[in-house]
Order: sequence, then C-alpha cells, then structure tokens
Amino acid sequence: MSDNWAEGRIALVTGATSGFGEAMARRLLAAGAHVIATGRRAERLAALTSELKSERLLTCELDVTSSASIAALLPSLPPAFTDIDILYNNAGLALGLSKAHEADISDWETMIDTNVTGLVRMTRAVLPGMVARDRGDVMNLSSVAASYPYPGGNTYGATKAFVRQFSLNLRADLLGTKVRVTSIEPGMADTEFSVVRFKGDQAAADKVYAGVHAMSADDVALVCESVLKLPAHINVNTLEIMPVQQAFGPFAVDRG
Ligand code: NDP
Ligand code: 8X3
Repeated sequence: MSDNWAEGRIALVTGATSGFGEAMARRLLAAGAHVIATGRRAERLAALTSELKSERLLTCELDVTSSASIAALLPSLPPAFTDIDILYNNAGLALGLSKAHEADISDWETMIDTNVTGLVRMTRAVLPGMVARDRGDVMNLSSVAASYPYPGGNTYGATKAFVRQFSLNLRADLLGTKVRVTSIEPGMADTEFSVVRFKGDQAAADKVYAGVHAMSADDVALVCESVLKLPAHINVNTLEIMPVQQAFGPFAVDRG
C-alpha cells in the first residue's frame, strides 16, 4: 500500500495530548488523514494545533468518563470530519501499584470509568456510522497486562483484559461488514504512563525505565500504522508488542 494510505480517511484519536495517542495523531496526519485529536488538557491540544498548523487537524476537548462529553462531540464535528473511519481508542491510565487489599478504591473506579466505560462509550458512539458506511478500523489500546498478571496490576490488568475481550467480541458482531477491530497490547513504553500511575512522582516513574531501551510512543504508533496499512481483507485480531529487554518471569511460589 502507498505511503498516502490514509488520504481521505478520518481518524478520531482519544488521549491525543500525550504518549501513544499524540504519536498516532502525528503519524495519521503525516499519512494524509483528517485527524480529530482529543483529550482533557486544552493547553496540550492548543499546542498541537499551533505546532502542526494543518487544516486536516481538529482538536476537541473530550473526557471519556463523561457520557455528556462524548454525546456532545459527534454532533459538533464539521462536515470534513464527520464520517469517522479510524477510531484510535487509546485514552486510559493506570493508577497506583498497591496490593488489592491496600489499593485506593477511587483509583480502581477511575481506571474502570476510563479504560472500560470510556472505551465502550466511544465505540458505541462511532461504530454505527462505520457499519452504515461499511468501512472502518477500531483500534483498542489494551496491554500485555491483559494476559500476564503482576503484583499491583489488579484492576488495571483486568480493565485491559476487558479491552482485549471486548475487541474480540466486536469482531464476532461485525462479521459480514468490512469494519476491522484490533486489540493492541504493548508492554513497557516510556510515556507519561508511569508518572500518572505514580501520581506525579517523576523519580518513581524514571526507575521503571532505568537501564531499559523501552518502546517509545512513536514505536507503538509505527506498529499501529503498519496494521492499519494492511490490505482491507486482513484483520489483525490482537497484537502483543514488547521491548526486547522485557520478557516473562517464573510463577511466584510462597514456600511458607
Ligand atoms: P499517557 O499518560 O502518556 O497518555 C494517556 C492519554 O490518555 C493522555 O492523552 C490523557 O489525556 C488521556 N486520558 C486519560 N484519561 C482521560 C479521560 N478521562 N478522557 C480523555 N482522555 C483521557 O499514557 P500512554 O500513552 O502510555 O497510554 C495510552 C494508552 O496505552 C492507555 O490506555 C494505557 O493504558 C495504554 N498502555 C500503555 C503502556 C505503556 O507502557 N505506556 C503499555 C500498554 C498499554 P488528558 O489527561 O489530557 O485527558
Ligand atoms: C502498561 C504496561 O506492564 O505497566 O499497560 O502494565 S504494564
């Protein structure tokens, strides 16, 4: 497929104010798509607009935990951005790394509201148009945490397992249409993810990536773009990606 594979396509990116979403918005724009870049931080969206200066970029404030915010978005889109055919369902976060019996319940609620409820709301809002036009890509950001449990991953990993299974179930419902769905499942990537998880503790976040050539946000966007560029008859169901310096450990055993 040509380098301008995305020309004429309209992409909606959630969580485009940093990390994977911002990198993907940049890639989609460079590939020729019209891009609706969304997030809560207005100043980040404004910075993106003034840096990229493109008529194909529209930035909109959006909080995926608010059904009103999502409901207001689609009717507000100008005609050139209405017929969304790429949904990059990326807004999400981990909060805390405490054991389940010590974790803050409000952190759990925020992760579920954002990673699960926000993602399904976005999907439900955008999917009917894709089905009506019989074209589209839904790319959902899950995680290796969907498949591999780790201490303190509790609710975060469970939200990402939901995203993976929801993606597979969408495939079942969309059979007979040309709409594709992919669950992207990255491992360690150096974004603002850990600063958010550790609630602004930059030193704790830096420790996560110390000595590791972690993936960058653009590495993940590169992989996502390569999936979107595949011929239209191919659907990548799930895609796990890790830095070479990350792998698996043995089962933990309590020997008393
Ligand atoms: P970042 O913290 O850099 O980016 C997260 C983005 O999500 C921000 O743009 C943030 O924007 C947005 N966001 C958070 N809450 C909301 C909300 N309520 N409404 C709208 N947007 C929201 O992290 P990453 O780029 O690393 O993470 C992106 C996704 O990838 C997440 O779903 C994460 O779980 C997943 N992931 C990350 C991995 C990693 O190692 N980095 C690995 C595997 C998966 P704003 O605050 O402006 O709203
Ligand atoms: C982010 C990767 O391993 O911190 O989803 O859960 S991990």
